[in-house]
Amino acid sequence: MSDRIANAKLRGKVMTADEAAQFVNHGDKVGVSGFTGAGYPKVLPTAIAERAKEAHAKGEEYMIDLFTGASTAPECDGVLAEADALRFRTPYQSDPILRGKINDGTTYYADYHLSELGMYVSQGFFGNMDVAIVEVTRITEEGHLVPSSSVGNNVEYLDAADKIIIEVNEWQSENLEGMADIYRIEPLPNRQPIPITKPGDRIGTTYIDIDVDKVVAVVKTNNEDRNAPFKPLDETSKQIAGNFLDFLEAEVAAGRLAYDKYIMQSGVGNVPNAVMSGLLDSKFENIKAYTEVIQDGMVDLIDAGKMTMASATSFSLSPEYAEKMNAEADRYAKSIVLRPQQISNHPEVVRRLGLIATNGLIEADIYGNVNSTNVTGSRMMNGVGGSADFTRNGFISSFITPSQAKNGDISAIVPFVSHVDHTEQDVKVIITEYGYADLRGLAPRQRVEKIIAIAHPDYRPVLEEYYSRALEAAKKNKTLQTPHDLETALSFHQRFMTHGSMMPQD
Ligand code: 0RQ
Repeated sequence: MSDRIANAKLRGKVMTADEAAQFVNHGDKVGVSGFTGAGYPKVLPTAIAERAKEAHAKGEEYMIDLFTGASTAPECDGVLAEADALRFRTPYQSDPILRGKINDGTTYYADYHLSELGMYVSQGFFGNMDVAIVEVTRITEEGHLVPSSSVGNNVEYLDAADKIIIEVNEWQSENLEGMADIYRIEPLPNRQPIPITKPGDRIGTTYIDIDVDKVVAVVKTNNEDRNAPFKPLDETSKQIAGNFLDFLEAEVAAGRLAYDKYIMQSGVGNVPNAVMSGLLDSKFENIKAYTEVIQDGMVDLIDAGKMTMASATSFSLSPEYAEKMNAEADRYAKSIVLRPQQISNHPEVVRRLGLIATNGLIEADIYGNVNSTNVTGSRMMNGVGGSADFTRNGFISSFITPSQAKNGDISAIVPFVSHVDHTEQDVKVIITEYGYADLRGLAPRQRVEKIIAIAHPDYRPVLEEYYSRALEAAKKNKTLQTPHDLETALSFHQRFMTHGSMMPQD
């Protein structure tokens, strides 16, 4: 372990997690590493949660505002939420306990685009950042930090914070060194173009340079990243993957894509991961990814020689694949670049590269608006994450989803989304197990038939009935641009809230 802390001054700061947690006070703004279950601090959050519990037992206040890259894991979001230690949380989460605290009002949650939060922090939109807690693989002799399995917003938090706590995690492979490409965007008004023209371009350093004097504690850990395994592929996911491939094939046939020119962005979740397994047996070669997370399916594509380069900010691997990545990090480093999330998701680069964005959704409406976050308009699921960074700026932006959820009680296609994350202007293609709806070049009324055609057959008549009613009302009122019957536009959701199913009750 002493090799992993090569800087003499920082070796002198080694202490226990409990000792280090004393630097984190009630009301602090704390920026931590971590992105989709990778590279989050493993022991400080538990020590902070213990402080919170002790304070609460004495009737004292103790809550922090927690900033991350994206979602973390039970040992970070889970323990802090469980201890009622989170007053404010941003920009993305997927933890069941924290989700409960957000939805019961204990924790304020600001759901931000992942490309933007680091910039907001640097610009002081949130005021002063008190502490940064960042997991690293190694500290170099110069005191530079070698990132572990995610980069996220580490640079911005380390730069902004008054105090720095470093967790050096021996579980993370030292061979991850070299994967990171650290590049700082200059503050306004000195911004320059980001010099990335290909997904694999390296434009920065493999380490993060910090102000060593700000480091108050170094804590040694040896804990694995804890990602949930993906769900096994079911028939529906395979059909969605097949339809996604049909869509790509149609793009090739139309001359808008070539078999060796596909640049992918793929969202988190079971369905996007399933799509990648479909690509294994496809005609596509030399696939590149400019995305935010490397999932199991991408590792398979790299192993099969189908994917030649993947740029991201983090891994989001099942436990089995995380072990594999750790064991063979030096081999994978040739085809993987991990960037700060401002860069991995940057609109400028995304637009330049011309990628095909593919993300999951909660629901889409008959005109193509998409809700990715709020079930029945109010209950937070995870967050918008990076999906809008890519959807707004991608060459083609697609959404993939099973046509229904919760055993058919919920239709993914509804008359009117109960919350909007991606507007009709941004959503180009929607894909379910029943096919794909290509919405490009179509006005709202022209999209309706295509979207209803990929809804679950049980819900198609109910959607058609709604559309007829909306058209009647719109003809009377001369509101035919986007016809709606406001009385019943949210009737699917109301039925679900009242009866537990979006299906009409006889
Ligand atoms: O819940 O497992 O309890 O049954 O949502 O749904 O179908 O397994 O799909 O894993 O791809 O997730 C939108 C949540 C889809 C995800 C969402 C329930 C469903 C199931 C998961 P159960 P599936 P996925 C960049 C991209 C926003 C962020 C994003 C997401 C669970 O894709 O969070 O795109 N996207 N980031 O039953 C109630 C509905 C539902 C529903 C699905 N209409 N109502 N529950 N579910 N639809 C990456 C990052 O930003 C890090």
